[in-house]
Amino acid sequence: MDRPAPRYLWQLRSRPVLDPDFLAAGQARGLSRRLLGVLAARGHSDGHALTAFLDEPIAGLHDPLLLPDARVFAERVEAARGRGERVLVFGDFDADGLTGLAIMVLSLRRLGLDVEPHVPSRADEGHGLSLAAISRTVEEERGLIVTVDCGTSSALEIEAARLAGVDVLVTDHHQLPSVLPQALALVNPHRPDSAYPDRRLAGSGVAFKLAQLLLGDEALEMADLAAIGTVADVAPIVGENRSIVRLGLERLRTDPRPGLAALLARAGVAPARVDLDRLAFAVAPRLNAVGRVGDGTRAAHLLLATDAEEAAALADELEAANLLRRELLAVALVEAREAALAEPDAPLSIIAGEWPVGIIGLIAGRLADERGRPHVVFSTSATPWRGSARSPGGFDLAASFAQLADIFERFGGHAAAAGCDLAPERYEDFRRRLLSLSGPLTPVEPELLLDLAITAPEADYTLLRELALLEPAGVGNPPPLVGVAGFEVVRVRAASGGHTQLVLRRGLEVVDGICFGREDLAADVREGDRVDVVARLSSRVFGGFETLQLEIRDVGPAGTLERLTAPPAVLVA
Ligand SMILES: [Mn+2]
Repeated sequence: MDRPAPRYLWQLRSRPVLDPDFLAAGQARGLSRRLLGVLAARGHSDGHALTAFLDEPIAGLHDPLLLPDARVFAERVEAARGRGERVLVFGDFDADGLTGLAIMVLSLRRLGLDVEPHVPSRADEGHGLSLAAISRTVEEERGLIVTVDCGTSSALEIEAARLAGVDVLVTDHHQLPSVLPQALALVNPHRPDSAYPDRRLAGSGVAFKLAQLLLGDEALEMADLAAIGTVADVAPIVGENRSIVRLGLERLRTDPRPGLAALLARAGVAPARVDLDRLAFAVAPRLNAVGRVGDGTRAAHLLLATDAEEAAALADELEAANLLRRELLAVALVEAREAALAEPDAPLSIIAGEWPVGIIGLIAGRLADERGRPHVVFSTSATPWRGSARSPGGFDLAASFAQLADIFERFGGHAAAAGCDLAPERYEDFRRRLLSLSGPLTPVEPELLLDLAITAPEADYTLLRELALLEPAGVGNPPPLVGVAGFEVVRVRAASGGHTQLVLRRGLEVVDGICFGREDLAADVREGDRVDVVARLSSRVFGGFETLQLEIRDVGPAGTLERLTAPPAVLVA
């Protein structure tokens, strides 16, 4: 009786012993011990956590003046305003950079400054502040550049700007290299001298904080842009990011700005139904696409558009770019996959091909997901070769690249995503050295982390409402999963789109279950089976009635949950 076999390893999150103050504060707010246990097991076991999850989102925003150089930034902007100086805002070409750039442009314009956006060409200018942008600044007689989501690694370019008589205010969230740029201001929460309480802001999040500094509460209406950038940059949706995303979703759902309304319409998403998954999988790729296969400036103009007609035309352009990006990616993936499979046992794959620079990050990401190991993908279509790397976890790309610093023309990134420029003649050397850093391959067994293990009758509306307090779910705050024991399968049906529908009985009552992307269950589960499931609790409203529904992630034979040994309790200080 070990059928149906679960696909995942089920793991109960380890339970901390609840801190008495946390328990008292939570219970004073009407939270159950059960929910407080769920929060604590996710690492949210102090007063800040209760604020982030329960209070108005604005309560979770920190004082922007705590950001390093925030005061210098504000003073220089004020001086520019006083002198009627013209400004260039330089943003990165990805969704985080574009949304951050839009926030900065809108904020400075609101102060009355003459501001133009500059989005670099991915192919010609690459990452970071570009010399082309500095030339443009000088030609247009602008005295100030504000960077967004980049600039921390642009010491040389910032020196060039200084020599040309242009001040640079860097606003960024990337890790700091050993040589810091001599910018007038370096607003980056990662600075070693940073007193900022939460360093997990995205580039657009830093821009949003500076907007708050310049405009006060007026800046809150730009949280929609910061929310998109935060989600697109895969920043964890906890702490201050959670506040930003909650504020942003509210704006997007009720009053989307013209550009985003047009973009959502093209993507077939009703504003009221926007959630973090839709930001990640419908909105961000459309903003990114135009920077990958065309001119990212068009996406900036879409975000800045003030009327629906202009927005509609730009949204059409973005849609066309997105389709082109998909086609290019489909073709390139076939070739890249084949190249990676030439060395099936390598702990990490390093491949090179004549793929467009704009999609190598997508290829690396897709293959890293598929094959559960890091991938580094080079585009050989220009010299130096441009490389993009993605790691599914367990291997820190930024740290490894830092150890190979001498081999690159330039490099940067995070643990899970990094990029580099490499001279073609150093490619073999790079391969050898990176592989020697990676050690043997340890395949990761896919697991599901359970927030709770309960019996079938306990899966009810009360629990559904309690767990709803964890929304919005996303990176760093995954949707709550519950192990539910003791169902009998009444009906199994393969549904369209590769899904399986189950009707489950508990006592005299039945519950609907939907298993997205689990075609296999239609064959493995049989009527009459006694099963345990791992599911996300949800509900459907139809004809004025609400019905409980289980979004089932995995099914195992009865007794699977009982056999789970809870990991030892951890004492949280
Ligand atoms: Mn970013």
